[in-house]
Amino acid sequence: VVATALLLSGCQLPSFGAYKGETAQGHDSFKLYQGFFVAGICVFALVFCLILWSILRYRKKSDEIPRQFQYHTVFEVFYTIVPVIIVIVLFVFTFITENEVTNVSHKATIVDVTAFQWGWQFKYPAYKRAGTNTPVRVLGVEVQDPVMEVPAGETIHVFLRSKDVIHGFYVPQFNYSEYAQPGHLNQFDLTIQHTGTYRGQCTQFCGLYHTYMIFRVRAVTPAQFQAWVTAKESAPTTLASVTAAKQQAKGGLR
Ligand SMILES: [Cu+2]
Repeated sequence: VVATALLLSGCQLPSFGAYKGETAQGHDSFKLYQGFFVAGICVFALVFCLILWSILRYRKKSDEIPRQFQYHTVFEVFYTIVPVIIVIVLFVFTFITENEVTNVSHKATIVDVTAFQWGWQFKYPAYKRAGTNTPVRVLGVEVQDPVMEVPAGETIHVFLRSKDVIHGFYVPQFNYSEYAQPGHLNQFDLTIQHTGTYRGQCTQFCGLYHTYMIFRVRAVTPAQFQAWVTAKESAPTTLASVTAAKQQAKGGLR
């Protein structure tokens, strides 16, 4: 009852140490977390008060043996039904939130993300490089920290793959983590609410340079994204520069 009252009154609940979620999906998870936390506080407060009350009210006053009985029907019904109701409510909210978080839209901007030992590739299949059939892409190995450029306020659909071993795509501020698995395609949506740069990292220990599998997600305005994509489409081939940067990165790690 207290939890519902707090939520309905629209009062600003504290974050209880969690990220608020910079994506619409991440924010849904955050709200669920707040709900669970408030439910936990209520249960704790009730149990704590009952313990305190029984300690004070029924502490030893004399050597007389108190009234003995085996059960109390009202209480037993109460402490069976109430937890069941709590679990059902938490389950329903979890179910709703999970559906919102895992719901995918195929009309979104698509980014093909490939994790590999040790770096990331972000490909934009809808945008081809001038005069070719090759999609615009960003490739970064080890200390290069590649940037996934995306429009803010729009839904982005991510297809996540791995080239070799299991990696993890994780942006802490999005409250979301997903495996990149070899031979298996994972997909999810991100709707980043504000422009900004968000740090991401690989969350599966995937080998020697696992620690260097850092990337960034830069959310810009749709107009800025268009400008970025247009510049990328007409940019000259950078394979040589990528190879050079790779060698340089490896040299720097030694
Ligand atoms: Cu990895």
